[in-house]
Amino acid sequence: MVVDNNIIEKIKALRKEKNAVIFAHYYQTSDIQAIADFIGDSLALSQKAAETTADIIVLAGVKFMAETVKILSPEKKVIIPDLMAGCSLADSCKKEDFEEFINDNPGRTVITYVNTTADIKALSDIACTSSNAKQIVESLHQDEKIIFGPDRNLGNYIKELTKRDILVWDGACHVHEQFSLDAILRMKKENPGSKIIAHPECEKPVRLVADYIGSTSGMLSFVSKDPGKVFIVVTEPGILYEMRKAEPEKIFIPVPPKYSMCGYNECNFMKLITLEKIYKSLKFEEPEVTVDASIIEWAAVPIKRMLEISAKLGL
Ligand code: CIZ
Repeated sequence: MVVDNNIIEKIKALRKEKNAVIFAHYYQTSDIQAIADFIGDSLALSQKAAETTADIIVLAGVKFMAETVKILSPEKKVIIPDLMAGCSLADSCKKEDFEEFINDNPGRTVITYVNTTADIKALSDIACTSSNAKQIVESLHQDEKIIFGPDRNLGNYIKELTKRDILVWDGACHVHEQFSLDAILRMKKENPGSKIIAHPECEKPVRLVADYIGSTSGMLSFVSKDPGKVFIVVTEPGILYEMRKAEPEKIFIPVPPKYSMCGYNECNFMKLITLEKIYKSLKFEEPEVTVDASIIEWAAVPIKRMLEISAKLGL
């Protein structure tokens, strides 16, 4: 990737002048991760944002992540460099439909993945991430009936692991459902001794061949602890930047989508964010992410409940 040093210098100067910070998700391009003040998954980004003394947070990621930051830090100015950076998973769960689903299945505790809009969080009892979903479900009484949304693959995986009574919402991430099983099996054959590490948003056949299933942060700690040398990485390839930085001696292979036997399976929404757009958003302090105060009040409840349970369990 050709990096424009001029734009990097301009971003750094503006960031200092405006007491701003740039937080980037693991799925961002490497040039963005390289200049970020903090890199993490969506939950870590919002927790870190709540701690910062900066006046402006530029969120290099997708909109639901910027909203989660705003929910936990309503007094801060949160900017996303491109408002079109949406999320197919969050979009697969619309407020009216999900509300109807809850009303049609009364008496169930509603657990939703953080990858949802603020409206869906406001309808939920507890939030979860892919790192803590199993423990959040198991923290409830054995007989408690659950609704889990919006990801069907993560939901069904957690249902298999916990054997709980879970009704799973039928949503999905268009990137994680696109990984080619054929390519994964071919890569495994070409790299004997390699390990397949997959995100739980992947389809079941991919999960079945994986040596490790976990969230982005789980995958990062797995590749550091595991003695293996070669890893076939089944999640958005932006994560390879952090993996290679942490483990320069190890080899990380991205997996292509089903319609191609080589190349990358990138999230087009994540990749809408560019250094140029970060510069412009810092300069003009827009587009700002806003969430209604009444929604913030309700949407903060499931996130705080998840944080309390996680803290109690030492996660
Ligand atoms: O929640 C996140 O940050 C995403 C999109 C994935 C993960 O596993 O961390």
